[in-house]
Amino acid sequence: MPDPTANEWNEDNLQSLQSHILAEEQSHPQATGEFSWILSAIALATKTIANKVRRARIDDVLGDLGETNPQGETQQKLDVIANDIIKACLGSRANIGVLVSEEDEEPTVLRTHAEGGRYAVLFDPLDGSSNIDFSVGVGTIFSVLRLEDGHAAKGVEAILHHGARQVAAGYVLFGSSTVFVLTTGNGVNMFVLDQSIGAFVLVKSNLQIPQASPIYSVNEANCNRFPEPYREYLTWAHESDYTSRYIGSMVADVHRTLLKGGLFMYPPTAIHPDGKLRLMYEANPMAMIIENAGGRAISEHGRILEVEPTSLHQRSVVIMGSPDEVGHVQRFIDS
Ligand code: P6P
Repeated sequence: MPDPTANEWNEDNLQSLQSHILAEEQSHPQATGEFSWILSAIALATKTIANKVRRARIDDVLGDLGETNPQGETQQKLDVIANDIIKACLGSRANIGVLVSEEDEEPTVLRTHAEGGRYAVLFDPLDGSSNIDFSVGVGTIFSVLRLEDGHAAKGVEAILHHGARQVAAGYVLFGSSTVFVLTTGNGVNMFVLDQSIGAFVLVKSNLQIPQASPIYSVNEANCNRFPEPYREYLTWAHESDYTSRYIGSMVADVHRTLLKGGLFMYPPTAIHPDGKLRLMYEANPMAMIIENAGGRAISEHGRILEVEPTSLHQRSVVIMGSPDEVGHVQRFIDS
């Protein structure tokens, strides 16, 4: 009996991201086409970023700018280039009210609700960019929230919704191929950029994460500073013949976990007692994807998607992946 969750891959590859989204909207009578407008802007921006990433060292796009972002992290030239590209592409969409970027301390308010600003898009423009000098996979992560009337006056308060309120989430991995992974709450779909036609083509619908897989992904250099339950989990994993895979780029590590199964986590450390990864535009979008693929995503004290945010750039512990693998970590946390 074939495994119903096996990830058969499409043969025809003739459905583009654009036509897929329009087809989805056809099946939702209440859909107004607003979504495809936002997602097409993200597709355009990430195709442009992919071109920049692939020309690194040919064009002068590497190295740091000698400045730091709101997170106190050294800004890479490509961080700023990617941020500018995304803001330019999204800024032209008449239904986007607010943009939030890891690279900007404050949100960018584009339009009030009355002016048509119905959505907020939150993003990490180039996650993992410190790896870019070595051609390691990096990526863009995005989250889409619906805005209520009066959002412009409320400012940040209008955006601080828990992750279950997201209406869409995704990432684009600039790896050996350029992969666009998207969920609008009804499963996860995967597209690959076909350079020859300049379009993202559908390669997998309703992607399902394996129920279990003996792979864990964590920066073990920090393990002496992990709380006890995480150290006990790692001891158990070592004794259970698990494999360790860690790229140090969240988009690449989560993408591998989504396709091969296993566990990705960033536990509390001495430097980052609340975890290092950002709730609003890293943990939440990835959690929506993992859960829509049948996986689990927790932050020690329950689902990541139920964490009530108190600030725009707050961090979160991230434990996500195959249901059984997250269960193994939770068992040690709860013991
Ligand atoms: P560490 C990249 O800098 C990043 O924000 C994520 O992409 C990645 O998962 C994490 O930090 C790696 O952090 O402390 O293991 O180098």
